[in-house]
Amino acid sequence: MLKTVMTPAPAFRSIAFALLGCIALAGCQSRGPDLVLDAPDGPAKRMVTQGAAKKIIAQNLTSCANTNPKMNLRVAGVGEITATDGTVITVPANTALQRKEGPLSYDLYNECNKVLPANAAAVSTDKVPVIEIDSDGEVVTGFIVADNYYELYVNGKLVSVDNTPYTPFNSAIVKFKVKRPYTMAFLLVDWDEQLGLGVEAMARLNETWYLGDGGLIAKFSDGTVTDSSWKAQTFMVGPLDSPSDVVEKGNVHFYDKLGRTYPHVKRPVCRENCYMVHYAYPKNWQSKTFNDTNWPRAYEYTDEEIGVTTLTAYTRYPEFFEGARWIWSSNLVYDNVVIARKVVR
Ligand SMILES: [Ca+2]
Ligand SMILES: [Ca+2]
Ligand SMILES: [Ca+2]
Repeated sequence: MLKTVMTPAPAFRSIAFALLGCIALAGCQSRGPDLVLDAPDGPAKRMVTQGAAKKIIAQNLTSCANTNPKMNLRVAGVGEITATDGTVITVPANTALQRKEGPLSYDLYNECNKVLPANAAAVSTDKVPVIEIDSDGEVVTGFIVADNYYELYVNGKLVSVDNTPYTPFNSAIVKFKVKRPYTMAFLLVDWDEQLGLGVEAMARLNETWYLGDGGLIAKFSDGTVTDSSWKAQTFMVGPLDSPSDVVEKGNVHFYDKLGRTYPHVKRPVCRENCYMVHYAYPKNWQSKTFNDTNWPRAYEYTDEEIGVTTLTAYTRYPEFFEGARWIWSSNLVYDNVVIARKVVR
């Protein structure tokens, strides 16, 4: 059915799809013209890399004013690696932070900047800059924690770039002015040290080949929370003993055998020869018109699965995250780059 609406010219295609959407949802009134979507994208192009990337940025992407050695400070570098099809891929991701685009996040909690409010009552949101999407919109305030890096777009406009891409773990406040319906899109990165291999050094466990994991939790003043009503797609999977460990069925990527969370994951034995499966980002993934209909839903995770039961940036402010769920794609450990999207109606 979708194939038949993908052939005509783009304008007609959008209208045809909107009509199909009306029939499917039996609720055309709520789908105003600004919600007319592009036809769903087909499966993304798959690319495979092997081994470590070449570092293109070796120093930390962010500066940390606090030099307390007890702080969990790790260097967020950037690498480049050539896939078997010749595509040069930036790892762990090509971020707005390294391109120096967009407003840096406003700290809720940040050890580097020594912003450490004792509790929610000690936090003021008065000075958080309001990013304007719609001049006649309402101001929405949000609280965000990401393991490890996020950039947030609202209707395609970049509104907040995580100022601490790796560690120490930080949290942020964002404000934007927008009219409903609007679309939020997060690019999320589980950062690592062994760029291209998706593994990190875990001093606490005396391990240098630790498979890191991800996670995002956010709550907004208009009632929007992260949960399984969001869509979440993965764009970098690994490290893998074999690229054939990952199988695609349309837009869904399968590798359940590897385990989805700690401590259930199966660890690869490939070390520096590990493979990574990458997928090309769809054009306009940040935008309001990008159609994520065929993307998988986000998976919800517990504090224990994410490993944040003692994470101060989060646990100090339960009021700010009440009712929100930690989300990621289906695999918390192997999926290192994830895009999460939500249409707020
Ligand atoms: Ca961060
Ligand atoms: Ca991580
Ligand atoms: Ca990982």
